[in-house]
Amino acid sequence: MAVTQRGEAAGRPAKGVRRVGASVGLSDEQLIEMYRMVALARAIDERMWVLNRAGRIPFVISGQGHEGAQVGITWALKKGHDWVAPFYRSIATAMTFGMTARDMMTAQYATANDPSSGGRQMPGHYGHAAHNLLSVSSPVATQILHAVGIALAAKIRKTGQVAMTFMGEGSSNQGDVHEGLNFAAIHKLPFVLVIENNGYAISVPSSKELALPDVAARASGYGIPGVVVDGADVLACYRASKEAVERARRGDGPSLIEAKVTRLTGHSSDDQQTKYRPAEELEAERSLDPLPKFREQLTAAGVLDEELIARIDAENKAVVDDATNFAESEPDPSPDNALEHVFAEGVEGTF
Ligand SMILES: Cc1ncc(C[n+]2csc(CCOP(=O)(O)OP(=O)(O)O)c2C)c(N)n1
Ligand SMILES: [Mg+2]
Repeated sequence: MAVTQRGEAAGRPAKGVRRVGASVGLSDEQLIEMYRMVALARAIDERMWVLNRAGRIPFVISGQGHEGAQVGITWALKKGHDWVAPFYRSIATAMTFGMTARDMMTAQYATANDPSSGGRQMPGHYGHAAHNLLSVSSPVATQILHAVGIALAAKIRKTGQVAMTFMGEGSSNQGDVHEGLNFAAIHKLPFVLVIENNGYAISVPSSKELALPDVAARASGYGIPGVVVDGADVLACYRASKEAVERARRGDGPSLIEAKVTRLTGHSSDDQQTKYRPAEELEAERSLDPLPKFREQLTAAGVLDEELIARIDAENKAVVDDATNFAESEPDPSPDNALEHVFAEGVEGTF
């Protein structure tokens, strides 16, 4: 909420209020870019649903409601230097870490030149080798083992890199998470585990997934810091991530960040959440949407105004239109090389 100061021009933000990002070291320009990214991730996600319902793409698994946490948390990493092992909702994470709208859309269309996998992965399984962004693992939580392995390599090679992985609260109950966190903590690896807690694992509510309210509380069992952040508060997410990344880079070991988020859509385009979530609950969840919250926060601080918001919306729409048209016009993979990168080649013997 903007604080008004006496003597200031009507409608102008007060001095001091303008620098809403000052406490976390972010300039107004950076805040605008963060907002653009939250809004772009939402715009491309919404377009994917339209394309799915129009029969153009087979499957959508959405990040709607998670974007604020993903942008805020990923922003603290060094692009092109650090490593990310994403999960299927990581649209905003992947884009913050370097993937373009065209990259995302070609993955959904499974085109021959899709940088995620050349059309081999399941839709929604984004990745980009040039950006140190691992391909998504379908078996949930396995990505922690890949990320911890990368963190171990970074420590041995003294590269100063940090590895971060993301997953849901349901996935946090997999055995891999215990093994990964325990190993990373013992060896003080440069690693951050991010749990995006949206209260559901498909149709299973968190009360049937966890016997405690916060996954972050488990961090103490590994001797590492665990924090809970409001996933709709982009700057709080950035602050928590910055601390965890700095700690990891200093050699002080891993951290766990739990962002409480909302899942604004069904689990996927093959799910209808009105079948298992009451209407009042779904209505209440809309107030946890990070996009209007960030927009209002930055508007109150004078960083955004109506004109700039409209311009960003129009630019994002053009980016999404371009990505859609591009992906529509790209060739499908050739059936001739369907087995490339699937089975080992040139290996002798019977298995
Ligand atoms: C090992 C494994 N078990 C089950 C599944 C099926 N599955 C896919 S997503 C999902 C729910 C995961 O819930 P959560 O971790 O809370 O993430 P969310 O989808 O809510 O973001 C399940 C059970 C899977 N992909 N892998
Ligand atoms: Mg969940």
